[in-house]
Amino acid sequence: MDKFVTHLKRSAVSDGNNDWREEKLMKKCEENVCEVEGEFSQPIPWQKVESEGLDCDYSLLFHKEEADCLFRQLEDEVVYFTGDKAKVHVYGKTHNVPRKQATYGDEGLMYSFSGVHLMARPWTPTLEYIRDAVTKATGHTFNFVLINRYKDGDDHMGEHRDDERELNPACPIASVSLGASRDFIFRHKDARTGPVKRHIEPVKLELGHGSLLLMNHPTNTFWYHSLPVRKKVQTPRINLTYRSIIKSTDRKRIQRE
Ligand SMILES: O=C(O)CCC(=O)C(=O)O
Repeated sequence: MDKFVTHLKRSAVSDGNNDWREEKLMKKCEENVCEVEGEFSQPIPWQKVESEGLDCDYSLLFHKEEADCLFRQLEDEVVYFTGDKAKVHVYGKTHNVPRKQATYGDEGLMYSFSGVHLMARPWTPTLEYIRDAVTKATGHTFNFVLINRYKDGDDHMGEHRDDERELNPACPIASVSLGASRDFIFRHKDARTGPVKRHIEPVKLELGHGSLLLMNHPTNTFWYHSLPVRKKVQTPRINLTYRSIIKSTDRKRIQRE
């Protein structure tokens, strides 16, 4: 087994007043030594990605050395679903998910899609570290993360929208990518099927190692997204989508107001 020592010096939000404090995250394995020190670089340059009803921001959040380290730590820490939790139910049929999935977050949170209900495991240090880096870069807070691991270019994700009721529309979905670069494709809902199919160009991005893609509202109302098969990709990738889930009691309160 590899041995590495990681020092990730981070800033964490301690309260709602942007009162940042430093923490050290140390992880010991057995052979290699990987040290990452330093504050998140600020400000990070953002690239705006826009189309009709599509509003995204893209940037590199972690430099290569730090991204390599985070990838290795996640490989050690993350526990992926198996059995029924690794299947989805679509149009009455059950399919194995063509990748591995895991969910982490605040206690009691659950995320449901395609007929599966996934409970959040408690945050790990690395997932908190990445979450806090995203918060510092964006000003948004997140209580949940869905993790997808693609072993190579055969693993993929089909076209879908993240438009579940429990997602807080005021908060973007923050997608962090580590490992192999992969193509990511948006397609407008009116350009997909139906008698009134319109010609709207798809939006194609390459999500790089250490990158952050923010999908702002209303992107997921109008645009489907997918991560297609890419046979040439031979190395793994981990994607983390940090989300803000409205707890069901809060949702009822909002509906009543
Ligand atoms: O791996 C990716 O970049 C796609 C993730 C995704 O589409 C999702 O979590 O909804």
